[in-house]
Amino acid sequence: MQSKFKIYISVFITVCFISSCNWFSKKQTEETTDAVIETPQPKITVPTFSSDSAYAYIEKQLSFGPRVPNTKEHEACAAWLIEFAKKHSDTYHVQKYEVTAYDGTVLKSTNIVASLNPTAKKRILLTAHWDTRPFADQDKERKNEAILGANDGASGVAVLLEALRVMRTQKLENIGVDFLFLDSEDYGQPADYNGYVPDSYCLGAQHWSRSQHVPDYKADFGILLDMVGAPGAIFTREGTSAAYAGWVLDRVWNNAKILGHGSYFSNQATEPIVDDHKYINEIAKIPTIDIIHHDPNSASGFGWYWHTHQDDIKAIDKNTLKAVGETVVYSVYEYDKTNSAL
Ligand code: AHN
Ligand code: ZN
Repeated sequence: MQSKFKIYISVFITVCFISSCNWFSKKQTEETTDAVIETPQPKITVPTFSSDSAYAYIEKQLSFGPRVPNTKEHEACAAWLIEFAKKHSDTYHVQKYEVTAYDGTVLKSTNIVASLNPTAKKRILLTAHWDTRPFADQDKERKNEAILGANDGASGVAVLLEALRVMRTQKLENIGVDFLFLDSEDYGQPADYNGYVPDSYCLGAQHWSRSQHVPDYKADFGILLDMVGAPGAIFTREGTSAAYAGWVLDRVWNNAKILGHGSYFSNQATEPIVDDHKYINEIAKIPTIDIIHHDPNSASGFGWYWHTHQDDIKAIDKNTLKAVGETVVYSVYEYDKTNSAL
């Protein structure tokens, strides 16, 4: 009776052992298969970009009202940006200048530069425009009223401010970064204007590209952020970026993929556009890309809110800010690491 029981026990143990071996080896096989299809995990430690913080920086900019050159709202926003630059950078520059708009209006303008590691020879330029459009020429109503520019203006600035804030907390070893906040970008001729005025947009970028904040300024590459906050935004390989800085697109788009933000960054090639990066590429000769929302369903290629009164806080999604912010921050540290042997 007892020996029969012993047999039962030993059979039971054997079955358990075999099945657990089987289970174990099966799990191992699964893990091996998983590893092949998994996207590579980021290998670089970077400071945490907060999309809540970036969102709050958009709200702060909107609280001034539209930021149109020659208005008190514009001046108040400049003062806030200068304070921010002073507080969060190693050095900062305020470039005041005047430019003449398509209609002859003289625009009192301010470009602001916040720098990290100002003495480093190898540098990255990060830029966005902070002014907003004086009219809503793509809207059906209130065409002559200035727009709030939550996405067209505030979003790029907010992502850069947050990037600056967090990057100051983790020292870059080999490179420096310049955050350039450009003015008078969006005073370009309205859609229904009679006649074509060349180069009527991006006046601040044209000015900076001809006379930079420091003599002999050089950067290895630049990234322009324009309309980087819309829900479900797609950023394509825009033509001007591809023509002058294809290798920068490759790097940044690949980093986005590594971080799991590939759904926002499409490999589709789209028409070249005139934006601040055109002048930075052509005049300043810094290879610069534009991360800009492309909408394939609109005639302009720009989003539904573009140059309308719909460009308010509802045109902003924190997830998009996060995807762009993390990609930019990672791209800077990734470049810093690549240059460690130099
Ligand atoms: C034009 O509108 C012609 N180019 C895009 C520059 C721009 C305006 N980006 C934002 N607003
Ligand atoms: Zn615009």
